Amino acid sequence: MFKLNYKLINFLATISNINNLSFNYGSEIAILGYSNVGKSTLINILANKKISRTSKKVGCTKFINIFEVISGKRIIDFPGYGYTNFSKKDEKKTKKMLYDYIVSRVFLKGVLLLIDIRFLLKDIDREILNKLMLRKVSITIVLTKSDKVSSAKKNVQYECLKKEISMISDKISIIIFSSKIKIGMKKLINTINKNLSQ
Ligand SMILES: Nc1nc2c(ncn2[C@@H]2O[C@H](COP(=O)(O)OP(=O)(O)OP(=O)(O)O)[C@@H](O)[C@H]2O)c(=O)[nH]1
Ligand SMILES: [Mg+2]
Repeated sequence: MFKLNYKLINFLATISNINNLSFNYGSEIAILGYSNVGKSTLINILANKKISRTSKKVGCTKFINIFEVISGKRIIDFPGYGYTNFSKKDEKKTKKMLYDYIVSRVFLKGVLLLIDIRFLLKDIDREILNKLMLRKVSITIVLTKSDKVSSAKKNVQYECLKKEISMISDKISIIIFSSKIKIGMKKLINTINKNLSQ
């Protein structure tokens, strides 16, 4: 099985405009999700070092950060949607950029859509899932911050999401995850390995 060493992750570039995205070779996986769900933290946990800035405050990541595991295998940390310190106009621009990326980027092989386990899907997550349905990319929903709920609540939220997702596609997998207490790491790593092996 194809395996990557995530301790080797390196920062490649920060871009504010998707049109400036070069690296037109290999494959990439995008980390998407609402503001503050734990996207940058997940990358840091994977890398076992602080390579992506995180914050308690929402809207921490304002640009697209590109990381490389090995040549041609990239992980892309997107700014969170739903809340930004940007003006309405910039927020609209950011959303358009994300949609252009997920609809047309040929090197995109997989998406990790991060959702806070306490709140489940928001309308914008549903919009993104619908856009992704137009493409042949692997989609995994990562239920983050699972350390914040009881085991019983974890199951309730998982089943609730599964039910909604089954109406969209039977190909979307779900991982219960926590960066804080490292739940779901193995499944996460297997998923990224699989996506980046393409
Ligand atoms: N309890 C708990 N806190 C977490 C977990 N993952 C992230 N956090 C915290 O959530 C906050 C936001 O994390 P980030 O990784 O910056 O979130 P983000 O999705 O990158 O946020 P934006 O860049 O603003 O979109 C930070 O205070 C993290 O420490 C987790 O699994 N459990
Ligand atoms: Mg971030």
